[in-house]
Amino acid sequence: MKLAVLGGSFNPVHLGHLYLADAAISGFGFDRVLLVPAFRSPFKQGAAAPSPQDRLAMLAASIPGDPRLLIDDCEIRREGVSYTVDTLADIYRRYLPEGRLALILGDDLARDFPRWKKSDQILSMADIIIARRTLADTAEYPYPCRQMQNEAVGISSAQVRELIAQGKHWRYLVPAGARTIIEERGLYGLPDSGPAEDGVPAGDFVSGPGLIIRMEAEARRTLTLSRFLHSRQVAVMTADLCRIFGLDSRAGYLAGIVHDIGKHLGDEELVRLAKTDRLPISAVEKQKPSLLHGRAGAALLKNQYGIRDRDILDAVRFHTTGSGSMGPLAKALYIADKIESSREGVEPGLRDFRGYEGTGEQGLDRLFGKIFTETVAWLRLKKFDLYEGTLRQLERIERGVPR
Ligand code: DGI
Ligand code: FE
Ligand code: FE
Repeated sequence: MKLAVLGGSFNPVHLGHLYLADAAISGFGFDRVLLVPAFRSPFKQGAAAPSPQDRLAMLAASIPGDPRLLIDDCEIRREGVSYTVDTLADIYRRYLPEGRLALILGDDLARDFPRWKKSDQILSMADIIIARRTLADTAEYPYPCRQMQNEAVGISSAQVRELIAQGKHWRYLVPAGARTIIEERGLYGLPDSGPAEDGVPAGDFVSGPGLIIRMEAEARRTLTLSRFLHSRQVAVMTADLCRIFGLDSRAGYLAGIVHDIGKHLGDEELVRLAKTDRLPISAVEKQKPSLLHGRAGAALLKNQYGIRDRDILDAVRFHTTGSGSMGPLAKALYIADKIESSREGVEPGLRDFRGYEGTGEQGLDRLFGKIFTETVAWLRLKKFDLYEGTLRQLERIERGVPR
């Protein structure tokens, strides 16, 4: 994967940001742009601002169904002043990009770049790409960089904030999802209009009726923000794995975005929903009902959301524990859930999929076996009682039975 990083305050995200990310992908052939909201920018301080969670939420709501754009919240989790030099090192460690990372800078920041913390080190780590943000003529910069031939979209976050505060027109300068959050939460001094009507996914009428878009909105509405961000990382990685192993990557994205949809249900509800699949509740499940969030999630998807695709339902059903009978999509989802790029404590080499391209089902089984045995080893270390289906799957792997 060729990766570019686009940092900023995203306060709020506006169409210019997303336009730049998109232009970078088509202009320079990146596979992906990581959007990295700063916790606190070294240069922008003060001003009563929305919380980092608000800024993340606006971003999360703005890019449904687009697996080329990733949100990485490492700077917010790190807290303190956000320095790009630290972020780049962290991204190398967790994403293992192909070749060098690129760092996209707006031309409004480019002149200041030499003042950034350890800018020399940044230059040694990443290729700088300067994008037009202002309408000024292209300038010369005293460091190696390439210039992007994009149209300047003359929108800035400061301008959006000002328009909102002044009660002027601002709504269509930002993506629909961000607009809904600004309105619901009354950000930037907008009068608070309360939550959206229950059951109506925010922004859905703008985004259209696509199943992925609708389910992504539903996941965003029902999950906590951090659980949603995890789900999105899982969606993107499952889609990647599907592509690598010759499966339907849209099914992979969908399975990933909904896989934890049962995560926040209470124990009673988990048991009630899980029972609708008519299988017994095993001893280990009875003892630890949270293990049922896959089964319960699959029941919700079927009964409440009308999803009938057996592979997707099974993948969600088995994503926590595995089972003795997993199809390829279930394996891909299981893998992604355990090692997605924001999960901490994953040995980086496990995320290296080079060498698996085009290896088909055999390759998938090899990777799945590796991740599954690692996970079981961890569960044993934690002295968890192993779920019965987990043991069946383990036995299959150990005996070399592919499925
Ligand atoms: O839902 P996520 O947090 O993304 O991940 P997950 O669905 O894999 O759930 C992880 C939890 O499930 C973690 O707390 C360990 C637990 N777990 C998974 N398999 C087993 C298990 N716990 C027990 N006791 N036995 C299992 O076989
Ligand atoms: Fe889960
Ligand atoms: Fe998960």
